[in-house]
Order: sequence, then structure tokens, then C-alpha cells
Amino acid sequence: MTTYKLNNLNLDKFKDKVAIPKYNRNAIKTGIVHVGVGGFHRAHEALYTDILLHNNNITEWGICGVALLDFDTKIYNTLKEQDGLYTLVVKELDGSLTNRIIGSITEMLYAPENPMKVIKKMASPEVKIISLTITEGGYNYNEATGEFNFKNPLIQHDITNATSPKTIFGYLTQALKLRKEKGLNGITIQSCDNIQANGDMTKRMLMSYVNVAAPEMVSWINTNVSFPNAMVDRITPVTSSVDISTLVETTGINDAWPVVCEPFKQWVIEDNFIAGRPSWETVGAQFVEDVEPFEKMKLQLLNAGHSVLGILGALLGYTTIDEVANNKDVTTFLRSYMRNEVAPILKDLKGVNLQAYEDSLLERFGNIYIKDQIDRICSESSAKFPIFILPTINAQLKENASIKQAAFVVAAWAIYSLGKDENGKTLNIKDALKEVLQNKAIEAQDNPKYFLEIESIFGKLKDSKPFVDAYTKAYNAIAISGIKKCVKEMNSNAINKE
Ligand code: CS2
Repeated sequence: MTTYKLNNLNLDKFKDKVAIPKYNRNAIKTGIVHVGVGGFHRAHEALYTDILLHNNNITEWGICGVALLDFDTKIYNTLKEQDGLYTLVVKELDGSLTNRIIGSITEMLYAPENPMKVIKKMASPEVKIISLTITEGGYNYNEATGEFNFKNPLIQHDITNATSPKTIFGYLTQALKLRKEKGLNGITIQSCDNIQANGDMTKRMLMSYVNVAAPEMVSWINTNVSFPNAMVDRITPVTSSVDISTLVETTGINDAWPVVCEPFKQWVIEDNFIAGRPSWETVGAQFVEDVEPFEKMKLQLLNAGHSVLGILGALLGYTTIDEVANNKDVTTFLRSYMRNEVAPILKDLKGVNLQAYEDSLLERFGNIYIKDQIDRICSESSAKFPIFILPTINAQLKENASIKQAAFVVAAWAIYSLGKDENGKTLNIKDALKEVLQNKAIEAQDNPKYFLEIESIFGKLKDSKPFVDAYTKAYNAIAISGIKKCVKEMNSNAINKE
């Protein structure tokens, strides 16, 4: 098959093979600046927006993608060369692939090269939304203190180098200052990360920074910027070389970085956009008054479920989520964690069917075509556990209710952090706190409790006797008998509350 590089010039060549943008991309104005153009953004907001541009014949709401970090050069260069175009490959439940070329990213900027260009773009009048996928760790939140982490050297850098910032907080502050100077009114800052009350968190963290770096901006931001909360969902594994070659072999599209994802997608958003918004509700997003129930359910069940499968699966020697999600013992464990420890804390949520949600998750995790990497799931666990698992533990402890399964997962994580799986194979740990985790994991071999001393992750959990007891018991059992046997034992001891 003849193959062509994906770019504007060649776009028409693919039109008989896959869906391509039929709208005039040159006429689209940038209404959204998006920071963090990873796989998730490209499988989610950029897709919703692409469908919207298709259906509605509108010219606003194009996306300018910003690559914020030094190591984002690859995505910047790729999308730049491809005129912002990329292929979204949906791996359907029957194993077939649905390909769509997405055109909603109409501009790309690389922040480290020219910070002012990014700031000016964020401060241009046609931009109404700055959206973010900067990962859980990007919010610079300290679990122990509950506060913004001013000790981060990059934050210190931004405070003293306001016009050449490195963090999102520095960029947003400068951009908002410029908007104020220009007399521009409102703008929305929209988080698309997996954080409970992600909009509130963004505001709280930004305001902490602004209070120190530009206190004169506080009242302007309070009046002119809105921060909607949202629940975002779509499993988006890391693109593999096989994904890239399959695409080119089956369609002729030579795309250096397509995105692969599951068929399911969900976006539940609080309707709080001070400067207007795209009508994403016409293309499947849900606008609601209160997103809290949706967020809680998703974070404590889906994301936590992922972490449970990831950590246990890694120790068992699996490499993909579907493999471990098809291990009966592990799914029995996961289901009883969901039922005994998570469901009680979600009991007040209105209008949700937890059982149906749990079933759908197990089906999504078990999809054998997705091949979501355990390495991806376990990466940055130090930022994920405080959001996905710790709230469940803390809420259960408050009620003197069961935390056995959660404690088991934390113990498994401590053992995982030693860097070897059950068969002695080295684990590929990717975590901003890797060294701390490893050091504490080594100390924990003498006394498991040491692992809980990482306050920026666990807060005051080490002071809870019921938790420490359950965790220590689980740790010692796993250290002696291995994860496989202990999961079975946990299952036979679990009293499932139906
Ligand atoms: C995953 C998420 O990063 C993780 O640990 O749980 O990326 C998950 O796949 C998405 O939130 C799904 O919406």
C-alpha cells in the first residue's frame, strides 16, 4: 500500500479509508489553550471538540496545544510536523479498530523555547478557556500539610523569574496579569485531571501561588476567572510501535504518534464557564450542577481499581491490565475491596448504580484488546495513592470500618517499591519520588511501618493503630508467602457485604 505522511497536504488522500476533518481548519480560531497534549487529551477533549467542529460549522473553539515541559519536545515536534493532525484509534470490544483523523488542534507551542509566546497566547482576546492535563502530581499539592508546596525549586524559580516561568502556576499568573492589563474580562481555567474537585483544587493551588507571587491579582482572579469541576474518563494506554505499524499497514497513514484508546468515554462537567464554552453537550459531554458524585465514584473505583490491579499485577509478573483483570483471584480481591471498603463511603451518592458501575469497570479492565500497560498504571503512584486510595482509607477509619484490603494494597506497594516482582524480575518504577520510595521500602524490610513515614503521601496515616496493624500484618504475610498466596487467603477471609 502506498503510504503518506500525515499532514494538511496529504489529508485528502486518507478520506476513503478513515474519517477526516471536513471543516476548514484554516478558518478555525483558537478558543482554547490546552496545556499537556498527552494521549488522554487527544483521546478526550480534542476528540469532543473535533466532533463539535464537524457538526456545527463553527469557527471558534480551535485548540492551541502547549507543550510545557522540556521533555515534551517529542510531542511538540511530531504535531508541528503533522500540522496538529493525528489519528485516534479506538480499539473496539470485538478487536476491530476505528480510525479517525482529528483536526481540532490547530496550533502548537513549545513553552521552554519561548515562554512569552505562550503567555501572550493565553492572554489573547479570542481565548476563552485554558484547559489542563498536567497529571495528578502537577498540582503541587502536599498531602501532609494539605497545602501548596512552596519548597518545589521550580516554584521558587517562577516566583523570581516571572516572565520566564517553568510551572503552570507561573504561566497562568503571568497570562492573567496580562489579561488584566489589557482590560480583558473573564476566562475559564478547566482542569481535566483525575483529582477530586479538580477545579476547586486548581483554584486553591493557583491562589496560594498568586498570594505570594502576585498578591495584587487576587481580587481580579476571584471576579474574572472560573474553575469548573469535572470528571473525565477514557482509558488511554501508551501508544506502542505495533499500534503505529498497524495503522500504516492498514490505512497508509504514516502517523508518528497516533493515540489508541478504549471505546468508552465520559465527561461530566460543572457548567461554570465565565467566558462561554463550546456546546460539548451536543457531542456527548454531560453538564451538571454537581459533579462530586461522578468524580468520587470514578476516582475511588476506576482509578483506585487500576492501582490495585497495577500493583498486584506487577508483583505477579504481568505486564498488561487485561492479563491481571482476567486473573480470578485478583478480581475477587478487587470486587471485595470495592464492595467492603469503597461502596460504604459512596453510599450517599444519589442516582448511581454502584453494582452496574463495578461490573462495567471489570469489563473495561478485562478488555483484551486494550493492552493497557501496568507500567503506565503504576507510574507516579506517589501522586495517585493520595487521590485514589487514601480518601477511602481515611473515610473508613473515621467510621471504624474495614480497611483490610486497602492496607493490603499499600503493603503490596511497599514491597513493589523494592523493585522486584514475585519472580525476581526487575520492575520498571517511574515515579517522581522513586528514590524516597525505594529507601523507605528498604527500611520497611526491618519494620514495615517505615514506609508509611512518607508524609507527603500518607499524611498522618502512620498514627492510626488499626491501619498500621492491618498493614503490618499484610506486609509480613506477603513478605513470607508471596502475593499470589496472600491474595487467595485474603479472598477466603473476606466477608463480602452484598
Ligand atoms: C489511570 C488513569 O493513570 C492511571 O492510573 O487510572 O489514567 C485512567 O486510565 C483514566 O483516568 C481513565 O479515565
